[in-house]
Amino acid sequence: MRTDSSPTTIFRKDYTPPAYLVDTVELGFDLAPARTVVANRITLRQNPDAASHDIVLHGEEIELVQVRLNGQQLSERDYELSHATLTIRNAPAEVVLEIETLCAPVENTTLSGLYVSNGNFFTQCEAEGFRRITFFPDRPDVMARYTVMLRADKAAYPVLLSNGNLVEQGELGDGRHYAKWEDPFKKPSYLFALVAAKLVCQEEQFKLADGREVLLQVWVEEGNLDKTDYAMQSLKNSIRWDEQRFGLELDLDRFMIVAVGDFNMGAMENKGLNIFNTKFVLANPRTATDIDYAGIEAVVGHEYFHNWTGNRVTCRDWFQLSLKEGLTVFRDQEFSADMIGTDSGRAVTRIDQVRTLRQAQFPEDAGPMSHPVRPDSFVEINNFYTVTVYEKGAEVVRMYQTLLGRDGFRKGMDLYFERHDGQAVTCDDFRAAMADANGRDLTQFERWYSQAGTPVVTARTRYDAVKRNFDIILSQRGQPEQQPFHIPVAVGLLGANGKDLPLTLENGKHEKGAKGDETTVVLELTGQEQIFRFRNVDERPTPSILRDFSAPVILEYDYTDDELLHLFSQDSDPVNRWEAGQRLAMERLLKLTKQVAAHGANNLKLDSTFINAMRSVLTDEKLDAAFRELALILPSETIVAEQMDVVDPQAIHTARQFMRRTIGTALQTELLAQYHANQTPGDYSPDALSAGKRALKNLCLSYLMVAPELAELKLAQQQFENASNMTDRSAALVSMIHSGAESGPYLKAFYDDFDNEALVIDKWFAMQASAPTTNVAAVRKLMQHPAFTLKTPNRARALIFNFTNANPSQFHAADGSAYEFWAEFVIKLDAINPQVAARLARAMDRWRRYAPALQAKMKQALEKVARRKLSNDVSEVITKALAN
Ligand code: B3K
Ligand code: ZN
Repeated sequence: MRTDSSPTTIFRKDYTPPAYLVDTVELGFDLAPARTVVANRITLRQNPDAASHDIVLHGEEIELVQVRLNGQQLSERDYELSHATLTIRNAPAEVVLEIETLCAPVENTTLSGLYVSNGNFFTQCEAEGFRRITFFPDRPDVMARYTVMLRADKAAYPVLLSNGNLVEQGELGDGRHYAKWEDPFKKPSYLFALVAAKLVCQEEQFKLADGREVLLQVWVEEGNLDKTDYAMQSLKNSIRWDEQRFGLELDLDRFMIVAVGDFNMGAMENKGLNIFNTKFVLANPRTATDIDYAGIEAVVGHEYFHNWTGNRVTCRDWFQLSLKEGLTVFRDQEFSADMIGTDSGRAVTRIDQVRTLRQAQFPEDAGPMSHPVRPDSFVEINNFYTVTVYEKGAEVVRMYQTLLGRDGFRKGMDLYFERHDGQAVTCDDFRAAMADANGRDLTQFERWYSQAGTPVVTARTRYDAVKRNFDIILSQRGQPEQQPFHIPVAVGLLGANGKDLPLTLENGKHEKGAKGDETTVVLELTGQEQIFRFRNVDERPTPSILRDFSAPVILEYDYTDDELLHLFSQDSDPVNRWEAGQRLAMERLLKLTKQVAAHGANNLKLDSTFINAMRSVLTDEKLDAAFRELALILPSETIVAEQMDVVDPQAIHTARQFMRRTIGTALQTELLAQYHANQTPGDYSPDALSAGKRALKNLCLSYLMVAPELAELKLAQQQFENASNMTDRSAALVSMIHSGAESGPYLKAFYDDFDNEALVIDKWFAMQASAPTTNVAAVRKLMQHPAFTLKTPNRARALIFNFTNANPSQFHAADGSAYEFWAEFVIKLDAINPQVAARLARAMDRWRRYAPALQAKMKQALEKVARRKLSNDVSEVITKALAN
């Protein structure tokens, strides 16, 4: 009997090993959209490490046709079938199970399990989608060898793909054909994949470091082959990079990437058959922006790197998710940085990472969904594919490298693979490998995995001119009851001339950090408070603390404006140079916001000191354009909101717009000059240098367009019309929409040019949804557009998420109308796709921090959702948001 169940919480402490292990899996698929037959033959044996003799198989939303155990057909009395499991009690030590089930892929709108997108079959199994395909012990610590037979109509599905190597294919008569795939490596079920589709591919033979030739393929729908070059190039770069940086080689003869338009996230690392959201595969200069190109490189790298960090060594249970995700994000970040190759380019990628943390991870860590990098419990694991597990997890991995140095980190990685290849392991196993390979005690470092929240590090300094000592006193505070973290704090000292002073730490006792030079040292803060003394310091220096953002913490230090200006113009560490500018801007933003809230938008002022600092950076030709662009972007409205006890989104928006308008007017001449100086004529190339120039040029345009005169409007219109690439075209259009000037004809022209490019139409929706000139009524109107659908996650995200998450001044409209909109679409989406709905649900995470009038309306909206019958996914998010 199948019965409904209410959400249950799963705890990490309750982990028990599986009662049965699976050696081999043979899967047979007869694929048809409305009725797919899945035959599954698995060999199991009792796990010597487990006490139970019960076989527990997971299965959801599939119809059981028959079960045979060691050749005997079982009757309903021989097993227990619930809505989620099939249990066979007291089974023999060795078992062959043959199970036949039915499913209806065309009705599967959740995009988890086996589903149909644009007439083609795809799968998504992580985290728990395999159980929607067949009955199986669907947990990552059950690793087995898979053989897969696919059968389907040949005309409709000429391409049949699965993991590993193609061993056989042929005709079946009656217009059907088959393909048999064998994966030589043991894998957990979440890495299973199949594709049955009408697709074409770009392919090439590629020579690995050991001389072996492998086949690389990028599969897309017909008509998209002109957009696969960059993904292919990124794949080859990824393979080379992993060989060189980590000595890790591709272990298969064939590696495939397949693009699909309906996908819940970015991409999936299925063994040998990566399935990608089209957004992270398809690009040509006409349709994709520089940011899209960078995203493709990062995600192609990320999924490829999972082949070792995730697939060869996988997670014991889903609480260990960051073992593979944090590590693999770190690897893709390093890959992207190395691809740029210069120190300044590297710094720009680092600044981007810091921005993401502040924009999304710090708020998550301070809100109702806060969880440690290795969570202790969950209701729905899909809710834990978070910025904390991914991006903070990557910061944790980066800290090993900062503490152990690059070589030490590499040693740790080598030992990790030596010990655990082919196993399903834990975050503790990774930490042990790092510690043992380097002879270091990393016991305390464990707290980064178990304690949630963003630690605050407070610094004080004192200078003794007579003894020539400079002390930095660091203290830390976490959440109540927390133990101190092991925090690497990279520090340098600037002299009055702006140069780094040579550093002598008392007793000369410090570990050399990743930077390995004498002008930056890594201080290890392990206690509540520690004093670090520098000797032979001839002048009172300006401290540059937390260089390269050496730990994911909030740094408090009472910098004076003069010190910040000094760092902003001179710090040799580009991340802290940028950071000084952000601090200068944040101080002013907060002051102006308060003023707006109290007295309205009149009589606001921005000091010339700040404007001059901005001018200097803007016009400093020695700096990379990409860096200058980042230095000129003011902290986002979301980041400002995080600094306030009571958030007033309208006041923040007004204050920030005032600052942008003032900068735009004061620096008009320089902005215009830089706009012209940073043109990138000739053929489009997505390289970092050109992308940086475009970014700076388009930022100049956006400043000029805050309050545009005729000349600026002309500039934007010309750029729109003459642009040779999507970066420039979309930037021009965005600047027009944001300026409030009439942009209707341009939006129409843009739409008409790209009406059959789904990814560009997503941009068309997104740029309108995130414009502060777009209110909820306008968003509702856009939903009536024939191109809008809730069923394709990219489209739903483009319009709805960009409004709720990237348009704070409209989302928080005083009448609460946007909150009602939010509630309506969380409920509607939940009926279609719970994973996507749960992401939308999180837009209300920080509701308690808003002014009381807004809070009350947000609460009403949350309660409206809570009253419905919800998926576990949405229910967990809403319940946590409403809980005290
Ligand atoms: N591992 C997948 C994410 C799966 C998400 C499941 N809800 C993509 C990635 O991180 O590479
Ligand atoms: Zn990943």
